[in-house]
Amino acid sequence: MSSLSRRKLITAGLVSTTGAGALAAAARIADRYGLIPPDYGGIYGPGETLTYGTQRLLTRTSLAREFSPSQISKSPFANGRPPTDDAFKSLQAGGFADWRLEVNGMVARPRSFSLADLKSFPASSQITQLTCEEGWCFIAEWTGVTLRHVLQLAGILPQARYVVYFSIQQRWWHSIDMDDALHPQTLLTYGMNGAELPVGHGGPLRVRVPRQLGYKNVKFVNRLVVTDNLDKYWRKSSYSWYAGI
Ligand SMILES: Nc1nc2c(c(=O)[nH]1)N[C@H]1C(S)=C(S)[C@@H](COP(=O)(O)O)O[C@H]1N2
Ligand SMILES: [Mo]
Repeated sequence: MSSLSRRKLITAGLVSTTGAGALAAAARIADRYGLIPPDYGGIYGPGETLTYGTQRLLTRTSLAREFSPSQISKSPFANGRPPTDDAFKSLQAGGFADWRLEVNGMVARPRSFSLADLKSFPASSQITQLTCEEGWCFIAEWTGVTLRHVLQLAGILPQARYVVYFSIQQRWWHSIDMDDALHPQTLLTYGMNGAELPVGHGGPLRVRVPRQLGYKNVKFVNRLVVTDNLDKYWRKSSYSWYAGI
């Protein structure tokens, strides 16, 4: 679909309509164009579909705002605590030389990457804002490899729709659709403000998805799973799955 006809669709189908019947109509249109978010059936229902569908139609390839070096926050806030278990401490003591990122699921070539591998790939830096849903934010320079590059090395299969990324912190994982997974600003970051990514901010490796809220930016990431269905990987949360900003 051209961007013009996308806009027409939005105007005709989503924005200019109001009321409950219109929401149902919008949901039908969204379904037809693959714009239903996976938490459609949850308490948000049609509202979530409108948000996700509208964002996807209008901003599929838009860029998150980038800032200048002088705007980098002096004291970025590290939310929560890094893992305290012995396994993490021993990895940390070894400079994370034994850290691995596993990539599997719907890929042609399941892979395992060391940090050195990831650092040998083309590096990408961005000065963007991390925005927590609880009302605070900070700007930092993030350095890493695009998720896209790593996915292409593994070879995503055509039916793939989502990438799930897991933290060594058991409670933490999240997923994004292929638009965000292949977006040029979506990074697997190992550097922050010109230094190694501190463990407070998810070192040695975190997902940076600057077009979505803080909670989608999972820290201590060590596994990616490519899938066409999130049922098995659903993360119960009071926050919506799509956290576009
Ligand atoms: N593994 C893990 N990832 C996480 C979290 C966490 O507690 N554990 N907190 C999330 C939330 S709610 C936010 S706002 C950001 C905070 O990032 P920061 O610690 O770099 O400020 O990380 C996100 N990723
Ligand atoms: Mo957050």
